[in-house]
Amino acid sequence: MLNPALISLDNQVFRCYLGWSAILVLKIFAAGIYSGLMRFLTATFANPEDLLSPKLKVKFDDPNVERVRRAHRNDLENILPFFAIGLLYVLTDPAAFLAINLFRAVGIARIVHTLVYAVVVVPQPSRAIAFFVAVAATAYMALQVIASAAF
Ligand code: GSH
Repeated sequence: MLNPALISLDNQVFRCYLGWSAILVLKIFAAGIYSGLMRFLTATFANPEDLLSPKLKVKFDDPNVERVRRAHRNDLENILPFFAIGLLYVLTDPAAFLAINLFRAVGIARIVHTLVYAVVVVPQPSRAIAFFVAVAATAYMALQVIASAAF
């Protein structure tokens, strides 16, 4: 059973979900801003109207810009599902200790994913570990929602 009354600021699990969701929204925005910054630093512009000088040409293949764009896209593939399933998971009335640590795991793992992918470029398996920590925690939440809601 999913209980909508659990969406309350009196519920520490919901508050924790709100906090990590807000942090991850800012993290996604940071990736977008970082992409823009990287475009300026490498003079890589994807639209004719963006070209800062007539000497520049539209360019799509700068490796630094593409790396940040891949990190940003990977955020969208993984954090957006967390927003949806994390909220539904709150409604399953999970044990607070477990839920809070799952939210922390997703939040920290996604920040680490961006850092090792696009900021400092740490060799694998660092990025894969960060990716799988967040996927495992989010998938666990999804399974709990299925178990509570559907069967
Ligand atoms: N869409 C992803 C891909 O094309 O790689 C699916 C697999 C995935 O997300 N892998 C993680 C990743 O960081 C761990 S290796 N992929 C890099 C990326 O999405 O650019």
